[in-house]
Amino acid sequence: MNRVSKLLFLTIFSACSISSCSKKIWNNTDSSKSERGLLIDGQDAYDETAERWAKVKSKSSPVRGWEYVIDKLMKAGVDTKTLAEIYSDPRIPTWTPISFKVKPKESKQSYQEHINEAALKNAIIFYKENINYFKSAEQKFGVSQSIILSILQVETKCGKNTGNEPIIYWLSRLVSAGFPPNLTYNLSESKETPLPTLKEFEERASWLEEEFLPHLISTIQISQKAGASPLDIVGSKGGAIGMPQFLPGNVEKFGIDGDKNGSVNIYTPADAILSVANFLKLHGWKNGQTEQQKHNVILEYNRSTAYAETVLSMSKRLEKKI
Ligand SMILES: [Ca+2]
Repeated sequence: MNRVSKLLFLTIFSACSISSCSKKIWNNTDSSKSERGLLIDGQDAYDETAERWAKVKSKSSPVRGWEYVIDKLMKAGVDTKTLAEIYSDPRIPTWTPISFKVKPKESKQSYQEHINEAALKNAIIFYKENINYFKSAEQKFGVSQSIILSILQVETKCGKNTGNEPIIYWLSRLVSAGFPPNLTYNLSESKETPLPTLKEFEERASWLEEEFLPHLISTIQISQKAGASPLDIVGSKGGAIGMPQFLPGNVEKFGIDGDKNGSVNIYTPADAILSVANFLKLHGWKNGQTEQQKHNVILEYNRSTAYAETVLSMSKRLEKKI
């Protein structure tokens, strides 16, 4: 059996396994059963799956547990040859469960360390090297140069730290949240209180899938346009890439060919600067807005209040220096 036939076979095999596994978990909705009862049955299903993983890890399965994600991508029209190449590549580890929260709290991450003299100095050097692109971005999109510069500095130190993770792996993990064995894993391992129900885990997983599947598809499309392997597209574990740390779908939606060389490459200053300006404009940025309105636009870039405060505060410091 060649690789593609094997993949097709595995996908069919996987669809059957997923459906029988789903039935086992989903049919357990008798309201007289306690949540603990659900957990025990879920664990049984997970144990069965663990056994299956032992098999898929063997040479008989080149895609090592990624059938659920492959199925989603095939339905979205990605060809099997491409999928076989991606998920049989040893740079993508064997699938393992992904923990997720039904009600995630806002990250307590502080961005304060981004505001210091070294950061300001780095940003100013970058600004001077690319002053024409900053001016053109403000002129075209009505977005202040200092806010673009501030975002690029906070995101990646103006391109110095764009990340080395193969984002296709991390996005694939997010898209596998709703894989039934993954739901049972979360039901048995969750530390959330009160313990979410299976339905709540399922709804959150659907949200994650809807949110990240388009970015996974975009990763493949971007790589194909660039004539590269999707595994060569590297960024953060959150799936963000380039100087402005855009999710891949946002590169396609908001990317601008700032240096007019015929393609959008957000690892280059010109394209990154104009793309950030375009993103902010299309999310409602206007230079004359109130601080609160600006804050709300920045939240569209990153849903962290601490992030928005840091970026705006840094922008004010930079404004005086450029
Ligand atoms: Ca370009």
